[in-house]
Amino acid sequence: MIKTIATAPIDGQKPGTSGLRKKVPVFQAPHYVANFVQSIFDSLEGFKGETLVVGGDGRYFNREAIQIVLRMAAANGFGRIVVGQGGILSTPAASNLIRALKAFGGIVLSASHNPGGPDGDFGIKYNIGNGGPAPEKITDAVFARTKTIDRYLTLDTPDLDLDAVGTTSLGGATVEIVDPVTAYAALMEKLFDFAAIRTLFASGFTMRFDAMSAVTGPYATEILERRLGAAPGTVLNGTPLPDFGGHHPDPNLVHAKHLLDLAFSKDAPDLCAASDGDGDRNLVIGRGQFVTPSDSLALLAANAHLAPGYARGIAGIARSMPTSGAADRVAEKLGVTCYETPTGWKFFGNLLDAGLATICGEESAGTGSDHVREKDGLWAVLLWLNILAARRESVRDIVRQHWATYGRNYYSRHDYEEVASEGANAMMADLRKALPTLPGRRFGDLVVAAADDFAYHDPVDGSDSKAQGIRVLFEGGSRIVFRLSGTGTAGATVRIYIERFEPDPAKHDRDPQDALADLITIAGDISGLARHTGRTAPTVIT
Ligand code: VG1
Ligand code: CO
Repeated sequence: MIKTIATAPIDGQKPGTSGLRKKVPVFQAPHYVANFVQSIFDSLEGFKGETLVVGGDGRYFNREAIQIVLRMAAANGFGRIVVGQGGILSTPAASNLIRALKAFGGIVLSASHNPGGPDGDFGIKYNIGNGGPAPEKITDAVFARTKTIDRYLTLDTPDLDLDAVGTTSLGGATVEIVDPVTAYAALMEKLFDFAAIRTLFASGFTMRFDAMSAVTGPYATEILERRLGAAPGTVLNGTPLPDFGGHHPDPNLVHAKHLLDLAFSKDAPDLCAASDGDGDRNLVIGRGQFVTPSDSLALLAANAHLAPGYARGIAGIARSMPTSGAADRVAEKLGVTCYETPTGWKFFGNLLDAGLATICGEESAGTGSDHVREKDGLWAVLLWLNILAARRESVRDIVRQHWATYGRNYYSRHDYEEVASEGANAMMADLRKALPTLPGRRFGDLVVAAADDFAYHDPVDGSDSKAQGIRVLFEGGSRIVFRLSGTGTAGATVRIYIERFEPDPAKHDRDPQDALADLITIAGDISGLARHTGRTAPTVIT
């Protein structure tokens, strides 16, 4: 019954920050998915008879890819495969299922916030038994295997009905199709004070949550509207569509600008929020108050104790290196450590497993905690709701008070997308060469205190990750960071992160681009961005 198919190595692109991502037609090429999935299985040991969780964000090619994965997982010897109904599982819900079922691991089909559809992006990511993204040791082994693979194992069986909840057998394995929301919603009920949030909504609190026609629709509708009593219509674009309705499911200020406009309009609800394609990112905007993801991490950490799941306090905070230092100030006040990791959620896994950190976040709209091992968009929104229900103050007042207490970290990220790779690589190479010459250099009032290429030593497993981004640190705490994206599928994306700390509450009302203007100019000077890339203005500013 098990078929061994001869195949040849693929151009398996080193999995980036978050799994393998490429254009849909690449994944549709004969044997491509199979080769990559077999490369994953060939890099794992000891999964015979074990459980594998499988699901995706519902994007174009999700169902086809899942059928391939199911046959191969059974042929390779997994004993039980648990799949979200319709092939749907948000990334955090997949992480939760892996943990709850004590599965060996999981395969998540998603390209996150990248657009979907026949010409859009697709992606495959392997998560390990703790529910988190595979560490570099595994992704490196998978990459190496894609270059030598010569066969894969599958079955000669018809497609399974992914919409029928229940158990069937496939080769020597059982396949369980489960409701994708049930276990996740139960976890949220354990962490948050649903009664208090229900009372908040009953008192007239209004909200819009834009699921962006992506995976969080069913989760948000069940939790916000059904369990928490938010008014019908609170969830916008709540049905997952294969092409996300033609939109870009990235909850940033460009692709979710309508929410920003709504939040600043005279009909603004108390809270506007959104999540991305696979449900792990979040956008939070109060009436007349955008909350940057870096500030949100700090605010959630400072107020987490108001939610039952964190009432005992937090053990530590972790943030990715480019994320602003706002969380560091909260950690200091709480007397806990703030860990600084490379970009990508996989670096938080060990800290969470070891109980060193409870709350984690990235500037790219990712926040989460030790409840799963992925960032979690809806979780962040629910923690905000829990805090609002407990404090009964507006988002705007809470943010302002936070800045008054801790100071404000002005922060912005400038992205230059689809830049020619040669130029982007040359720019980074030149920056690396220039590092020793930077300390002591003066730019107007600003003096460079230190400059390095960020390296991370994992305090739990002792592994080292080098070349994770150029940091230019100025006297007084301002910072510029340069790195190349690991998730793009066309050319290179240059990310420049700019930060300045302002302790004076009288100066907390500036537009971030103005407050950061001198640093933005310096970033261009130091990097020779225009010379290397031909670009003079960013594609996206967040
Ligand atoms: C981006 C973000 C990073 C995030 C990653 C995956 O990576 O900057 O913070 O972890 O996307 O997020 P990069 O390498 O392009 O900068 V998701 O929602 O796409 O899983
Ligand atoms: Co995502």
